[in-house]
Amino acid sequence: MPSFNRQSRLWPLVAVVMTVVAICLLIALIAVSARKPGTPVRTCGKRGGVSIEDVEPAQPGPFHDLTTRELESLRSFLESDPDINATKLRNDRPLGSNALVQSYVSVIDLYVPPKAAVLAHLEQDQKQPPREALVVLFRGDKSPAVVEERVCGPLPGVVSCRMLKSSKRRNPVEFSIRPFNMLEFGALIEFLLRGAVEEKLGFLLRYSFGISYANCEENPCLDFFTSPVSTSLLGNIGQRRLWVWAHYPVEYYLLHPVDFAVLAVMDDADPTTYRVDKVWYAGRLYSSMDELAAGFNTSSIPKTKRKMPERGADVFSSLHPRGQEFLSQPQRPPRLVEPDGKRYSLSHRQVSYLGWQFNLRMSSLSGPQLFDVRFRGDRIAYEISLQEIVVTYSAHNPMHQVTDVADSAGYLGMMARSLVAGADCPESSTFISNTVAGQLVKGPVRFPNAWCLFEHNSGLPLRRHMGYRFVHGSFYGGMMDSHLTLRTILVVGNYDYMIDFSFHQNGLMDVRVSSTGFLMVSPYSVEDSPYGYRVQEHILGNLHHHLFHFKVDMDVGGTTNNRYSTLDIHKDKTLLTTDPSVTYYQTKVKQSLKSKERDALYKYNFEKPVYHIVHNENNKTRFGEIRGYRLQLGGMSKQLLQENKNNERTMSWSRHQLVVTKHKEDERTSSSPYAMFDSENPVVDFSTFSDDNDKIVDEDLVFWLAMGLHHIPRSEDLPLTATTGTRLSFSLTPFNFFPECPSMTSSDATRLDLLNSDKPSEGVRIRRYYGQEEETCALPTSTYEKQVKENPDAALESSKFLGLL
Ligand SMILES: *[C@@H]1O[C@H](CO)[C@@H](O)[C@H](O)[C@H]1NC(C)=O
Ligand SMILES: *[C@@H]1O[C@H](CO)[C@@H](O)[C@H](O)[C@H]1NC(C)=O
Ligand SMILES: *[C@@H]1O[C@H](CO)[C@@H](O)[C@H](O)[C@H]1NC(C)=O
Ligand SMILES: [Cu+2]
Repeated sequence: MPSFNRQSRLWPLVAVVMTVVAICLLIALIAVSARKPGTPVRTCGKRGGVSIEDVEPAQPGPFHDLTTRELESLRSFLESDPDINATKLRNDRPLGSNALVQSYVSVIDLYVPPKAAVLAHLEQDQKQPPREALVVLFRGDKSPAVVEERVCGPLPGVVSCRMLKSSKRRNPVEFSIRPFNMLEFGALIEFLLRGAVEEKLGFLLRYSFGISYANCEENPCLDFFTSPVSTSLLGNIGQRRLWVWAHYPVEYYLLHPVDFAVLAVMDDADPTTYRVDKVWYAGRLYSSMDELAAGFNTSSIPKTKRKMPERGADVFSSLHPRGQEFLSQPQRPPRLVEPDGKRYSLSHRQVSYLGWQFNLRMSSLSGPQLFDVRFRGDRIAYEISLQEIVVTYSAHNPMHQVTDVADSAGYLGMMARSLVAGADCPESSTFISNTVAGQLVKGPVRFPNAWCLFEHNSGLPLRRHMGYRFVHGSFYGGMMDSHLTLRTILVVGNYDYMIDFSFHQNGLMDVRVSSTGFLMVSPYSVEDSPYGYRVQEHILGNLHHHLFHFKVDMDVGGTTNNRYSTLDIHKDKTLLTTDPSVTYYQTKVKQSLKSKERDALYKYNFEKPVYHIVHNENNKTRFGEIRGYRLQLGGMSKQLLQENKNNERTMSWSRHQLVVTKHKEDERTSSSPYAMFDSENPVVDFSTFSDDNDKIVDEDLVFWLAMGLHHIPRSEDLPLTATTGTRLSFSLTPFNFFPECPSMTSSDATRLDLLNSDKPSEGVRIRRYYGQEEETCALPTSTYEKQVKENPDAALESSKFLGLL
C-alpha cells in the first residue's frame, strides 16, 4: 500500500482524537470549577425521611411473626406442661437419636387468628384477638407414636395448648408420615450407613467407587441423599420408607450420584430398629444386602468400577468461575442507586410504598405470606400465601422413579435465609430477618437476611407514547416502571426457589416464582434414557415437573362480599353493519357469573380464552359496569399424572389452574407438611374443598392458583439451573377499579412538548416531574461485607443449619 495513502487516512483520525481530548479537558475543567473545592459529595440515598426498622414490637399485631419473647415463654410452657412434657433442649449439646422416642417440638409457627376476628379488630376497632402459636409435636413418647398439632395461647403468657380441630384434617397424625428431620438423618447415618451397610457392603463400595461409609472422620466418605417413598406405593399409611442413595462428596454432591442405594425401613420410632429392605447396585435390584454380597463374591452379577472424581475448582459441578472471560479487565456490573433515598417504609413488618400497604410474614411451615394488601386505602387481598412446592420426577431407576417431593415437609419458611447483597438482591435492599424455633434448637434463632425489599426499575417503561401529530406538533409522555419488590429465596435441598412480590404504580401487583439451584440427577444408564438426556459422563438429567400452589384471599373494594365471573371471549357470527347481506366473524365478550364452587374449577382451555374477574356487585363503576380485579395466570402447567393414583392424590390442587372457594377457617391451607408421605390418605385433600359446592355469589372468596413447568434438563443446567426461562407469575390487575390508570399521579413521569408547535426547530421542552438532577452524589458503599464480618452466620449460617432441619 503506498505510503501517502496511509498518511491521508491517519490525519483525520489524529484530528478527531485531538478534538475529543480537547473536549474532555474542557468538560473536566468545567466540572472542577463548578464544584467548590472542599465541598463533600453527598452519598446517594441519604436523603428522605422514611423509617426502616426491623425490630420486634412489644405488642405485635395480628399478623406479626412470633417474637423472641413469645417463643421463649412458649418453650418453657411446652417443657413444663405435664401433658406435653417436651424434651428440654440445650444449645450446647446435640440431642441423641433417642430423642425420637421422646416428646419434642418439631416446629412452631404463628397461628393466624380467624379472619372475622382480625377484620373486626382492623375495621371496627375491636380488641386484637389473642395471639396464638401452632406447635407441631413429635410424640415419640406415646404408643403408638404420633404427631400432634396444638394451638397454644394466649401469648406471651401461655395457659393452654389445645389440640387443633378442623373438619378438613385429622389430628393427631400418623408418626410414619411426619416431616423429615435431622435426628432421623443422624440415626440413618449412624445405624444404617455407617452400621449395617458398611459392615455388609463396605468392601463392595470400596471396590466399585473407591470409598465407602467407613472412617468418615479421616477420609473422604460417601455422602447420601434420600428419596421418600410415599405411602400410596406401600399401601399402608403406617410405613415409612426412604431410598438412601450414595453420592461422592464433591461440590456439589447431588451431581455425583453413584449407582448404589438402599431402601431403608423406618416404620418404628426407635432408630435402632431401622433396617435395609432392598438394594440397588449397578443397574439391578437385590432383595437383600446378603444377596448382593454373595452375587458379587461369586462374580455372578454385573459390577461397576469408578474412581472418585477430583475435588477441585475445575470439576464440572463446582461454582468457581472458569473459562475465558470476555472483558479484558473486570469492570463492575450496573448498580441500583436511590438518589433521593428510600421511597418506602417498613415498620413492624408492615410496608408502605406509593399508595401500597401490606404486612409480610414467614410461616415456618409453608413460607412467605402477605396479609391485608391495600392500594390507596382499599384492601385488595386479605391473604396471599405460598401453600406448597412439589416436584415430581420420572425415571427407570427405583430411587428417582418414586421421587415426588412435597417440599413443605422441609418446613419451607425455615429455608429462607442468607440472601446476599449484590448477588441475590440489589445492594440498596433492606434486609428483613426471620426468627424461628423448633426442632433441635432451644432458643429462637434469628436469620438476619431472610427477605430483601427494594425499589427498582426493570429498565422498561411502564407506559409511553410518542404522539406524532400533523397539525399541532408531536408530544411524548411516559415513565419507567419503578416498583417495589419483596423477595425471599427458599433453599429446599438442591433447588432454590425465588419468590418475588412486586407492587407497581398502576395498581398491579404480581407474584413471581423462579427456580434455580442444582439438578437432581441419576447415574447414567440406557434404561433411564427415555426420561432425559445424558448431560455429563456419569449422569442423566431426569425429566421433572415443578408445581407451586398459592392462596389468594381476595377482598376487592375492602369487602368480603365478592363475586367471581369469567369474561369469556366468544366467536361472534354477525352481519356486516354496512351491508347486512354479508356474514361477518369477530369476537365478543360475555360475562359468566360462577354461582357454585363446582362451577369454579378452572382448567385452561386454549379454545376458550377468558379473563378471571373478582368483583363486587354493590360497587360498580359510575357507568354501572363491573368493577374489580383481574387475576392473570402467567404460569399454568398441565399435570399429566393419573388422577387419584399414586402420589397424585396428595397434590389434587394441581389438577386445576384456578379454584375458587368460599372462605372457611377449616380450609386454611391446601397442603400440609405430611404431603411428602401421606398419599395413601392425605391429611389435607384439597379436592374436598369444593365438595360441599357452596354458593360463591356475594361471599368471601378465596382463589387457589397452581403454576408449574416441565423441566427437561439440558447440559446448560450445569452447574446450576438459571432463573431466566423458569419464571412463573400471576398478577392482580385492577379492572375498571379506578377511573383511569393510577400511575397518572406519579411524579416519575416525563413529558416532552415542542416549544412552538408551529416551529419545531425552536426546540423541545423536557419536563421531569421529579425534578432535574443537579448535584453529584457518591455511590453508597456496601455494608454487606461489614455485616458478615461481624456475624458470619448472617451469610452461610452453617452452625445453625446443623441445629435445625
Ligand atoms: C417426661 O419425659 C421424660 C424424658 O423423656 C421422662 O423421663 C418422663 O417420665 C416424662 N414425664 C412424664 C410425666 O411423662
Ligand atoms: C464377600 O466377600 C467379602 C470380602 O472378600 C467378605 O467380607 C464377605 O463376608 C463376603 N460375603 C458373602 C456373602 O459372601
Ligand atoms: C365502593 O368501594 C370504595 C372503594 O373502592 C369504597 O370507598 C366505597 O365505600 C364502596 N361503596 C360501597 C357501597 O360499598
Ligand atoms: Cu427443575
